[in-house]
Formats: sequence, structure tokens, C-alpha cells
Amino acid sequence: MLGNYVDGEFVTSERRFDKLSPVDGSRVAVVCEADRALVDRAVAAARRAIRGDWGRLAMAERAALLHKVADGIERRFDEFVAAEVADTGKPAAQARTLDIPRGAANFRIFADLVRNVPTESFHTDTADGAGALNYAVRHPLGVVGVIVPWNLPLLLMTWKVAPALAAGNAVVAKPSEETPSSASLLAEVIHEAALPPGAFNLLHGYGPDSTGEFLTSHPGIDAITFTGETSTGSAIMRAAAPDVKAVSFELGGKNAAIVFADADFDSTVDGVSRAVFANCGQVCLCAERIYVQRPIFERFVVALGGKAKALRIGDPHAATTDMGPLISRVHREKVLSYYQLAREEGGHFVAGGGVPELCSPLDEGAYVEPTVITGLAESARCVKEEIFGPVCHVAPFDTIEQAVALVNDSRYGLAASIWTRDLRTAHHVAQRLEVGIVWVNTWFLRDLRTPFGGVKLSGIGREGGVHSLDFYSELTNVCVKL
Ligand code: NAD
Ligand code: 6OD
Repeated sequence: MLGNYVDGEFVTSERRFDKLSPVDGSRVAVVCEADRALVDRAVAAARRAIRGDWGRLAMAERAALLHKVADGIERRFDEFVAAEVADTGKPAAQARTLDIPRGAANFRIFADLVRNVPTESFHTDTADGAGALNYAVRHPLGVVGVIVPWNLPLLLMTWKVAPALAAGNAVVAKPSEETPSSASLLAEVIHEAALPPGAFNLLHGYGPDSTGEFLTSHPGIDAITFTGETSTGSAIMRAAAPDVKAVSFELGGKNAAIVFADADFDSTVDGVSRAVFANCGQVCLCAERIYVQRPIFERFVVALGGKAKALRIGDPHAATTDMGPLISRVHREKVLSYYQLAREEGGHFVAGGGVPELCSPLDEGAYVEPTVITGLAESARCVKEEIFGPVCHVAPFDTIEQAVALVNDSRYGLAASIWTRDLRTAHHVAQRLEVGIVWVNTWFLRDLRTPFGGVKLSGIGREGGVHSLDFYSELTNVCVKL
């Protein structure tokens, strides 16, 4: 059974729910749902921690504790991999190379960063000639509510918990109801690292009318950092409004890739295939719109379709598996409804479009076929709306102007990738795209010091490096008359 972690103790609760495996429908865990009273306890414990032992720690002591958390994740690496694979069905190889290493790296980078980021200072002239000195000092925001989704559970939770703690805040975090396991292990590792009670609290539960809503509307929370769907961000913004809580939002996307005719063909097909199908298409940065310059359009479509058909779908523990299931049967219904919609909208299926035939027990899982579609109008819902599955639409373009206009014709603005050998074109186009992140000849290559976030419906604010510290702390300017 997975309990909540409040004030340095693991606590159960009356209400429980089952977490089911997306691989075969079996029960992965029984999870304790935190009710309003437990949310109150967690928030109160966090407040006490800030005023008590946690708040009194020197920055270097805090950073040392966060390094211990990173070490703890690495010590229990295999358990984290098993937890992440059990909850999500993602290939174990991916959990080993991406999700879990990033969990540890997130703690290390922000522990180091917080000790190395200066604050500003200005000398001001005054009439008497003596002048004044201004300098800024950083303070934690207070109690930070962290709400994260299920697609990269440990990576996304630690991406927010680590900088929040590094900046001296106390945290009350809620993972997705779909992915409680690695978050519970993280609570154990934080407990073993001996962070003062209340500095980190973990609550399990759902969103609306459950733990998520109780947390985000709680008057004792000073700020909310959220990753998830845009519509959820909107609901959380409403919950945050009465107390004017600070918010940082990393939301949905309808990301595009632009493939120019001069691109290195084979490596671009590989790169775009990864951008579409990684994690079964369930990365917020995945590309669902591919624009290919006309001279190579037909050849590219055939090659990408071939990549989709060649992906080996199956047991996430098998070394040969490239793609696991979607997160749940409910999510599969959503993705399949878009496949059906694409048919009705006149799309041509180059690859996929249905459910793969798998043997028992995987036939009870949430598997879908990786899918490549062409021929839809730019106004089609499948081209406009985020599907969050292993699917893309490929369309031709002729000129740079046209490509830029197509990519920018979206209510979302998270990420894009550009594939070309001509760096002049790459820079020119990259700077005109209305997105937070552009990759050139690569995808999802991360340097954790860089700004990460989206424009339009894809988010509010930037995290990463100093931008995380800017969100998770307040600056006070001190002006000293000399
Ligand atoms: P979701 O919005 O349904 O849920 C995310 C979290 O919010 C969960 O923990 C959920 O329990 C909680 N929640 C739901 N309703 C709530 C409410 N009213 N109040 C408080 N909490 C609530 O998202 P999801 O389905 O888990 O994740 C997929 C979505 O996340 C996609 O849209 C994807 O693009 C987005 N995403 C964005 C980024 C990014 O960095 N921009 C990263 C990962 C995922
Ligand atoms: O790499 C990151 O820091 C990050 N936040 C990735 C988000 C991926 C979305 O699914």
C-alpha cells in the first residue's frame, strides 16, 4: 500500500484507490487518497518546517541534503526503474537512461546552482555625493504546492521539487493518480536523507474535488507550480486567484517539426521518429505536426511510415521493446477517438490507426499502433488539438514563409524542431517561431541551465537554471545610504 508522507511520517488514510497496470490491467498498488484534513496537516507541517529546522539551515547545508537525495535515488536506482515501469509501462531501457538519471540530476543541478547564482547590486548617485548602495537578497516563497502529471513522473516531479527545496521553500507535492509509485519512493529517499520533517510532504489523490483541488485552493499555500493539461492549468489558476498565489505552468502543446529538403535525410527521419514516438508519444515536447519541404515530401512520408511500422510494441521489460502502452485504457479511448476523427476528416493512414494484436496478458493493456497520417486540412481537429499519443500528421510546404506561418498557426506554443543543413535558415526560422523551445537537428536535448516553458496556451513562466530560482524565490532590494 502506498501511503502519504506528512511531517516526516508515512501516514495511511481511509479512502483508497487502485492503480492499474497499463501493460495488462493488473493491480500495481493500492494508494491512500489524502482528504482535506490531511492536506491541512501537510500544509501546516510545511509552514512549521520553514519557521523551524528547515528554514534555519544554511544554504550549504540545504544543498548537501539535496545531494544526499540524489545519491539516494541512485542507490535505489533499480527500485525507481521498476516503479516507473510498473506505473507507466514505458520501456525499462528508457526509464534507465532518461527518467531516473534525470531525477537524480535535477537534485544535483539545483543544489549546486543555488550556491552559485549572484543577486544584483547597483550604486546610486545621490545629491550629497555620498551615494547609495542597492543589493538584492533572495527569500523563499514559503510553502509551494507541486502538482505533476503521469508521463515522466519522477523527472517532472523532481524538476520542480528540487529547485523549490534548493531555494529554501517547503513543499507539498501531489503526483498523478496514475503514477504514485516513484513519488512514494522519492518520499522514502528524502526521509532517509533526513530532511527536517515537513520540508517535503507527499500527498496522493485525484484532481477535481480531491487532493489536487484541496491543495491548490488552500490558503496556506504561497505558490503553485504545475505541469499538465492546459484546461487543468486554467482550473488551477481560478483556484489560485482568491489568494493571488504565484503560479508557474508547464502545459500542453501541439508541437511541430520543420524538415527542409537539404536536411540529412536518414538522421532526420530517425530524429523525427523519436520526436513523434518516444514514450508512446506522451512527452509534452513530442511533435504531432510535421511539415516537410515538397521535394522530399513523398520520400519522407514513406520513410517515417516505415519507422512507425518497424517499432516493436510489447512488454516494457523486454530488451527488444521500443514502445510500451499508453498510460491507461481511458487515455487509449481518447487517442483512438482522434484516429477515428482523422478518418472522418479525410486523413490517409500511412501507418497504424488502430490497436495492435498482442497475446494475453498484453491484450488487456492500453496499447495503440504508432500512426502516421497525411492529407488532413490545417483546420482539422487532429491538426489543431493535442492528442498526446504516438501519432503525427505530415504535410508539405514550399517556402520558409509558409513553414513559419504553419507552425505559428496554433493556440499552443511549447516546442518545435528544425531539420536542415543550412544554419542560416535554422537561425532565421528558429527566432521567428512562437514557442518557448526550438531544437535544430535534434529533439529533447536538455541542458538544465536553460529556460524551459511555453508561450500561448502552453504555459506561464520559465523554469530551468536561474529561471527556476527566480520563480521559487522573492527578491528584496536593500538600499543603503552611504
Ligand atoms: P492533467 O492536467 O490531467 O493532470 C496533471 C495533474 O493535475 C495530476 O496530478 C492531476 O491529478 C492534477 N489535477 C487534475 N485536475 C486538477 C484540479 N482541478 N486541481 C488540481 N489538480 C488537478 O494532465 P495529465 O493528463 O496528467 O498529463 C498530460 C498533459 O500534461 C498533456 O497535456 C501534456 O502536454 C501536459 N504536459 C506538459 C508538460 C510541459 O512541460 N509543458 C510536461 C508534461 C506534460
Ligand atoms: O526536461 C525537462 O526539464 C522537462 N520539464 C521536460 C518535460 C517534458 C514533458 O513531457
